[in-house]
Amino acid sequence: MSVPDKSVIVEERPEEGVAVIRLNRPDVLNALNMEVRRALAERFTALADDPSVKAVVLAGSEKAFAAGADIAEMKDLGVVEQYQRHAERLWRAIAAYPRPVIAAVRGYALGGGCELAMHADIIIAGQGAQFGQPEIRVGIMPGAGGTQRLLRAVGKYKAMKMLLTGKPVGAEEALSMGLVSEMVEDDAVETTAIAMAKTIAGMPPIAVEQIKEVVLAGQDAPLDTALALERKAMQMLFASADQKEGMAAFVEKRRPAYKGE
Ligand code: DAK
Repeated sequence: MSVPDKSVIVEERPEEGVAVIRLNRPDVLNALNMEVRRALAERFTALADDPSVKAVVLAGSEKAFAAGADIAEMKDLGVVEQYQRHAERLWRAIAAYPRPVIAAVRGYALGGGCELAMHADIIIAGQGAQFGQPEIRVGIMPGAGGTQRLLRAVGKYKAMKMLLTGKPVGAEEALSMGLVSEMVEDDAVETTAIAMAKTIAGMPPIAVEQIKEVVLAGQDAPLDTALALERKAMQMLFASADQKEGMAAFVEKRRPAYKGE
């Protein structure tokens, strides 16, 4: 499905099983206004119910993945208005998407843009990408997981430095910190992300979903609980036709044909 170019997000289907959701406000470096956030939530909610899409690539434009929440829209808000927006519900729709999301980051991923990238499961960054949480410089702090997801990704001391100075890090540093899965040339970011999404789309879908669910649910659980969760999910996969198919194909030395059953 495609939506008109004037939309704040554009959806593309470059490969079978792969959707690209592209932020489309390049003039303001893809600043995340409420319209964008609502559109993202709407698309991720719809795609969650569309099993034909097996992986999503979240992309921006050449200069920016997203330079943060829209400061112009936000600057005069009062606390009650901020509360009543319930933006957390919109972010939750992205976090709740059950299949893999790959962020394809070129240029700036700042503030809410960095938080959006951290909602993804895999981050592919161009060499010129910059990641940062500069909210402190405009008198606020991260509000969509920037303190918590960053902490979990890079540890306390790197996170504190980024959060308290607001200074961005380049792609190479982000890679070495564990904030980025893979760094490539800027013009290879999207092709790399789409190729990876295509690889994932060819995997057994139930196993893919279970891996995502167990990694995310397990990361904050006590280790024994998380390991039990992993074990139960793995055992459950033995009830799937795809497990039988995958192992039969291995033994018969042929390519498996997964059905998501
Ligand atoms: N908001 C609105 N407009 C933005 C923007 C932003 N975040 N970032 C850039 N723009 C606009 C600029 O105003 C400019 O517009 P015009 O002047 O052309 O009309 C255009 O994009 C190009 O930007 P620049 O001219 O500034 O471009 P430069 O290359 O010189 O600089 C830059 C690029 C990325 C260094 C600079 O634009 C910049 O510092 N941008 C702001 C970055 C920032 O502070 N981001 C954090 C915003 S606060 C919440 C959850 C999350 C949040 C809030 C609430 N809840 C759950 C309640 C998140 C907050 C944030 O992200």
